[in-house]
Amino acid sequence: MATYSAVVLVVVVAAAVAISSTSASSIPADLPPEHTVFHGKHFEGGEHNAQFDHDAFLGADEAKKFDELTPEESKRRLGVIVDRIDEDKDGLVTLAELKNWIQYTQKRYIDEDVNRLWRQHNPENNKTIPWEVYRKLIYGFLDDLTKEEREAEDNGISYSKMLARDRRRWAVADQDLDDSLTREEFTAFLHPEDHPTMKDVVLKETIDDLDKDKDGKISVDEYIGDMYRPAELDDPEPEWVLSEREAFVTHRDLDNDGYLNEAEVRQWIVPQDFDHAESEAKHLIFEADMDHDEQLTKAEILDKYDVFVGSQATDFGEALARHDEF
Ligand SMILES: *[C@@H]1O[C@H](CO)[C@@H](O)[C@H](O)[C@H]1NC(C)=O
Ligand SMILES: [Ca+2]
Ligand SMILES: [Ca+2]
Ligand SMILES: [Ca+2]
Ligand SMILES: [Ca+2]
Repeated sequence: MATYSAVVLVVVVAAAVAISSTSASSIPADLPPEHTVFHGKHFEGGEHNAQFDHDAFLGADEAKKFDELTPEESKRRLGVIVDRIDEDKDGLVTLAELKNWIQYTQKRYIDEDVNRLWRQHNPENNKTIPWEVYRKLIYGFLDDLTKEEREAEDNGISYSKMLARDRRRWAVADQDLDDSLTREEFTAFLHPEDHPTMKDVVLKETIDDLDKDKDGKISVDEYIGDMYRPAELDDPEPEWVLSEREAFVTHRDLDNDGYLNEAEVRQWIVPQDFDHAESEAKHLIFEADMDHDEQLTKAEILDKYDVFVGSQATDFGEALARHDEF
């Protein structure tokens, strides 16, 4: 577990993505903005986050669909998927085959997401979307708000901050500087995680989120505050929080000045040689490989179907309960 939290997997999904999925007019002004710049952590608070694996293995949209299936049906479909993953049809899923599948899944998810939003923002399929068109569509409702309403903060984030953040990210994605985004530039804007040119702006967004007192650096409390908040102010901190504090000192704060600067945050969230798909494939094999030959048979995968696709037993119960309401 220590190794995994050392390479915290950071999936930065910008506010832009969440908002642009809804049309501006459907955002009620009296609700706090859905601020989803989150650090999707594989291990959060020392707990394994199963949803993270399901999203990596199926893509977020598919994973949601699987959550609605009975265990029998999700096993059946998983069997079909396993046959596809096993490219050379030798009955064994290798690390390389699983890694290819995860990359394919990820790419499919991004393509579908960009297609959907491109159509929604640009129904005539023009070559580009101008900033002003995007701004009106997503943030047009701000024009009717008072200054106070625009600045009102929820968890340190206001509508005007979200707008400023989108504007900055837009400018970086706009390679040819015409203030309009081509489909390719729009992809970098929506899914910066795969684009080397977007790394710095994503890093800035992450630091903005963590740096609550706005002194430009991350204190140990800001670092911990992102993962853990005590229910009561004087609750003793659990063991894993104490070891995260130690990790801050020994692994994160490389120059030992008590804070993380930009370079240190970069080293933490975007390690130079980190291969997301490979790391996830290794993890899935580790979870299911009963005979330790570092390959998976279909039986091994189906046996651990909950690791790959299954909703947790309790979640499934809740899904059933929701259906019963109708
Ligand atoms: C697409 O181009 C047409 C014609 O120039 C224009 O009227 C329309 O607003 C454009 N749509 C977008 C989303 O930019
Ligand atoms: Ca194979
Ligand atoms: Ca452009
Ligand atoms: Ca700070
Ligand atoms: Ca430091």
